[in-house]
Amino acid sequence: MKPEILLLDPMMDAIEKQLEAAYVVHRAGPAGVPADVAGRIRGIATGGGTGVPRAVMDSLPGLEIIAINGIGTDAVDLVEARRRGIRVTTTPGVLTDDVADMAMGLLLSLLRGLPESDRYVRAGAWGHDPAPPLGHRVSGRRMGIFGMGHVGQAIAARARAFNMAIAYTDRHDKHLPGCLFVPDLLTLAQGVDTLVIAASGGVGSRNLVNAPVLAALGPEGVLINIARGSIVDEAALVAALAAGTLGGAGLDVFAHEPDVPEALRTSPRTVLQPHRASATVETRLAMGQLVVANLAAHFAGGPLPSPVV
Ligand code: 8YV
Repeated sequence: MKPEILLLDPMMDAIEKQLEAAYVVHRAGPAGVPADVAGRIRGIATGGGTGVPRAVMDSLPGLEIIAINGIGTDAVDLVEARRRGIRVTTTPGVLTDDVADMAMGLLLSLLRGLPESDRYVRAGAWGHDPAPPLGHRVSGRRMGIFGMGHVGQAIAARARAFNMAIAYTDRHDKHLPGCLFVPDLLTLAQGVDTLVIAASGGVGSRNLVNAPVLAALGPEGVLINIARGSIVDEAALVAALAAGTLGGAGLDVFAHEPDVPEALRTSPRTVLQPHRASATVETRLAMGQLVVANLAAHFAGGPLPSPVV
């Protein structure tokens, strides 16, 4: 008999087909599953942003494994999972380049005004209306990276090709050649004009990018977030952009996805994406294969390819 699993976030068709071949797959939103099904669910496949709401975990007494289709574990209660003996896996490594590419894409889009100029050409305004305002140079900026894990380091490698000076903060000095370690976030923000968030979400980083950090970046400064919306005090961000005390923000993630504050949606100082940093065919396929491999190993009783619990 096929094990029964719950799919909380859609995956690529090719991946869902593999899951359907091996399991009875139930689909449910974060609200959970019908009670008659709940008792039979042994595994969950979910996204990094969606995770597993506590109420869903509580409703599944036979849950054995949570396979996250992403690297973020902040939306899964790992302590509770460990306590209940539930294994948790992620998809490390395969999305690093795409997420770093998105950080650079947001920075280029924001400073060079790519979305606005695209709209101008599409509207047939070229040759009729005044040209869009001049952008700002990307090369040679001073980039500060908050969170120097694999993604942070991949962003640094790209920034280096843009002749940027790179500084970073993290829990400890990683002794990375060409990257200046700064022990605290506020000091980092004071010394850069571009702050890129590549840190993990969760209680430890909640609202750390706050009003003083944003003020330190200044009117020419920009914030790029490809990590988690929870790391930014979103109200402070809205206020700083409205007042012009922060130059702009390129955001792939938000505090309460999919809700994006209207002030961010209508601001001329933002470029926004709907949590798409890992959303390429190549990467989502590789991520999905890791989800499939982790579930398969678990149900075969073998070692998990990429466990976190
Ligand atoms: C994905 C993510 O967009 O890796 C993560 O933690 O949030 C993203 O890569 C998401 O997991 C896909 O559902």
